[in-house]
Amino acid sequence: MQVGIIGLPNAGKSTLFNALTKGGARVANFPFCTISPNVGMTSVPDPRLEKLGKLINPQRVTPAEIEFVDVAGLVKGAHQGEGLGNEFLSKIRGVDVLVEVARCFEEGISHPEGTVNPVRDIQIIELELFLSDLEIVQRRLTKLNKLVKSGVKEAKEKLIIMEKLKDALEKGESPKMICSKEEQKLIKEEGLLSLKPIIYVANIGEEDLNFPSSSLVNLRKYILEKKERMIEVCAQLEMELREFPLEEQREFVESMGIKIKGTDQLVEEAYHLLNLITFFTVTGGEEVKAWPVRKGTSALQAAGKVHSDMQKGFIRAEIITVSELLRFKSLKKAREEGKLTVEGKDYLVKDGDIIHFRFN
Ligand SMILES: Nc1nc2c(ncn2[C@@H]2O[C@H](COP(=O)(O)OP(=O)(O)OP(=O)(O)O)[C@@H](O)[C@H]2O)c(=O)[nH]1
Ligand SMILES: [Mg+2]
Repeated sequence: MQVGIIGLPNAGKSTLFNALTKGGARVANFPFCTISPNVGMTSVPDPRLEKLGKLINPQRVTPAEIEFVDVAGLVKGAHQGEGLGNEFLSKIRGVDVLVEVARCFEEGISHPEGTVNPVRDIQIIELELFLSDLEIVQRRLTKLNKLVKSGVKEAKEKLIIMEKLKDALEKGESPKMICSKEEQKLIKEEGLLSLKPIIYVANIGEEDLNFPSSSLVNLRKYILEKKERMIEVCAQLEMELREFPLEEQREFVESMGIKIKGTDQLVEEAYHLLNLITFFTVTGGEEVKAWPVRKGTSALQAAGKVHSDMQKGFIRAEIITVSELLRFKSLKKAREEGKLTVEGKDYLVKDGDIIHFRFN
């Protein structure tokens, strides 16, 4: 499960990637600094994990992680091969969520379009994504038409969706507005970029924190009208902050008037869009660990995430919620009070479950 970072060259994609991961991607004031994609893991901030860590005081506290991919900048005409062309777009067709960085910071860095104008930049990228998807849709339509003619029934349904999509893309209308969730599911494997959930990141300058620039104000209005999500991040600042311990990072951002770090908000939102929830395991005094799983994961599948032996020899799952454990302050006490529930392999894992798997 991956999140792909896109945007114009020099928007700060690799800077954001570095703020999110320990990736150490190359960052520079020239376009197309990134050529081959950077891939890295990001810890998912979770206050419950911190509380469990404080209560149990294990040797290790291991957070859930999700993967980010940082690709080359996209420019006008990319679908026809401008810039690095859309070849690298194929690298993100498989991601589940897109993060689009729109440059709002003003100072000194060159801009491929000459001026800072995030709304225009978003429209440029959107058009490129549409045109690149349109090519795929057209190719699919040719194949589907053949299949329908030769009597393959299942192809008919897809054909109708693809025709609708072609219409929308040609008119520059968002395919998300045209296709129902069911239809989108049916054609998910096509990897259409314009159908992927997207989070916009306004890469703001520090001065925007107190005095939002007119381009940031315009962007906020535009995203609101578009009914999309946007998070404001000082990517440069957060990248530099990453060197410091969490507590210090928090104190620092608070002193700048930021409630929650932009990257933390971004990871949280991405986690949610990836349809992930978290369960926890507590291994003696050794480790407290958060595990990301898709909503609808069974206890048996969850056991398999922890260890294949646990899945093979699964007997039962003993479960307590984080809040219950924090209330009883000890697993032993909670067990004595009968607060652990016993569940079988079909139990659907809930966000915030602490699970102890019994297996042989
Ligand atoms: N002042 C300021 N500079 C930034 C900020 N974010 C990035 N930069 C600078 O902008 C330049 C480009 O940043 P990158 O992160 O390399 O941009 P990119 O989007 O990955 O660019 P490509 O890989 O070329 O597509 C670098 O010189 C960064 O230091 C920011 O928030 N404020
Ligand atoms: Mg880059």
